[in-house]
Amino acid sequence: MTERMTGAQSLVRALEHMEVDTVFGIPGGAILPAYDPLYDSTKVRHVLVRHEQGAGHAAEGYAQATGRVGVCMATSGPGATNLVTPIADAYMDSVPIVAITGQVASAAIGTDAFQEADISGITMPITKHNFLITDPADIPRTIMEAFHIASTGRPGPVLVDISKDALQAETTFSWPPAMQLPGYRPVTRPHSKQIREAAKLIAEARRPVLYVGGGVHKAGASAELLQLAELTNIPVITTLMARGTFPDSHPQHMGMPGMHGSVAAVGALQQSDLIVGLGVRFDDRVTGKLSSFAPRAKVVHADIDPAEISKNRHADVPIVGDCKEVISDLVATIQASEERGDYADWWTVLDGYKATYPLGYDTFEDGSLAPQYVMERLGAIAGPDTYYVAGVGQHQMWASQFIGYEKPGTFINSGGLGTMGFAVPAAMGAKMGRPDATVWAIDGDGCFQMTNQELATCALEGVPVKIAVINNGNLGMVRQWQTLFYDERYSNTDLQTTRRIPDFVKLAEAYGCVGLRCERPEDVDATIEKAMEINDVPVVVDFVVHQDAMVWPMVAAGTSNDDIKIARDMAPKWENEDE
Ligand SMILES: Cc1ncc(C[n+]2csc(CCOP(=O)(O)OP(=O)(O)O)c2C)c(N)n1
Ligand SMILES: [Mg+2]
Repeated sequence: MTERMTGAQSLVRALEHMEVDTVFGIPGGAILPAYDPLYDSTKVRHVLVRHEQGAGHAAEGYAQATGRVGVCMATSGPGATNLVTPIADAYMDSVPIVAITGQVASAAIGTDAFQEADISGITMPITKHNFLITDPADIPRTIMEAFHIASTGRPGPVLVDISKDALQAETTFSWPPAMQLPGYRPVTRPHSKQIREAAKLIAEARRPVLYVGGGVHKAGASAELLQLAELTNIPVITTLMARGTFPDSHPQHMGMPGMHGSVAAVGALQQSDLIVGLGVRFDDRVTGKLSSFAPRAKVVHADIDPAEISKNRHADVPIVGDCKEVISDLVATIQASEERGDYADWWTVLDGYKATYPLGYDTFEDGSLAPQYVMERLGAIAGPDTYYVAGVGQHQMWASQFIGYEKPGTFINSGGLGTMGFAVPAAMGAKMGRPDATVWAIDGDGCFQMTNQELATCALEGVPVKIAVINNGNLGMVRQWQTLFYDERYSNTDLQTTRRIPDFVKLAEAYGCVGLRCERPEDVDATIEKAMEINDVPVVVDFVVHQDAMVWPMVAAGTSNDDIKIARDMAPKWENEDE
């Protein structure tokens, strides 16, 4: 199939062939030629956002809820630079998105032309790959390559920057193009020798743990994980990016590791003699002070990205491969052998931690609302089929700790970059990708003020997301650090919402949404139920909570996980780990 058309038309045609149904973006001079044929496309729906950062996070939310590539579009210069934060976010959390930007005409590149920014240079370190197209003939092939790179191997963001003259020029369109990616061949099949080594260590271990990360969900391997866990009876720990990949309610689930992890999860890692890391990064928020992390553990580390293996912690058995294949090969190898580890003593220790140090929280005598209670009730009422999309801060940690996730991919948040402003647009993208699902954003009052303009997009485009603003009147997570480490000197963390500026209920109404407010525990259920009944417009609930609620447990930054506190100046009592 060969046809004459403009570069812009060939871009839209290529997106249609890639079965893109939704693009989030804002037009401008350099990308304008592409918006003209986009206007006629019956297959690609363009969603006009209010800020390009919203477009990028919406593409991420769409990608995470659907498993498909999310697409965003912006013009050159400031449009493109507004995408930098979501691109960096997608890079850190391995989210497959394609960002398409207009660039000034090729003859003007490098002249400081109006709205010129070297966006491919700027995003070089935060994209999996990026392209600058100045020849319209390259457009279809590059689009296909961009989608391929974004979605295969370790997923990530790909930028396609197209000069205005390439969009305007006539070209010949033909499909399918032949991809030219000679150096790109992600290894998905794990090496069988490594799998046998890992199975042997598992059988020999006395205190093993499965440390499960976002890579397991991305590989679609939660069923295999359940099989491996039940076959071996090894405890399972799910990171912030893997919440729901293994059911929270499963007796083998220990909780989340790291800075705000459960005592059972943190203790299990610290005292383990074997860590089986699956699709994880040994991130500093998980390891705490690296030199004191899990000092007696051998490490099996499986990841599709060889660059992750032994990056932070030496792997005794490195396995490069797709987690679905790695885990099913492990299951098959273990099934074929007679050898099973004996972890009875280990379970006695771990069950002790779980029973002695369950997650808990303080309530307030003045009758004000505990944010953790809001999470518990939201999880109970909205249920495990809901997608929960969090912002960044205390509310994010409470959302991870207290909602209860049973299904893979139902907790979407900004883990690696920790981007305030992620929740509202990402929830919008998730809801557009999964229109039949309930989508609750859980946002902080600080985060919400960074991107709530996308409520206008949601209201006008008919995207009935629900937003729980956990309004503690503060940049709460920063305030918590000031409480603990800066002598309660609250420098610039008070958002002064005691004066209700802005009034989130009125703000919601101004944006064509329903606004509700809840300030007392006894009203929580009725408020959530009311929000659940509204399905034609977006709903914002202003949960006014106590400003002094804190996230516990906590491992202070830079300290050892052994020094985890379950409340201020309260540490768990560890078992004597040496038998
Ligand atoms: C874009 C951005 N700026 C600054 C920070 C640093 N930061 C992390 S959490 C936080 C406070 C967030 O406040 P809020 O949204 O009200 O959430 P809370 O912690 O109160 O639940 C800040 C400022 C960040 N993560 N992202
Ligand atoms: Mg806050």
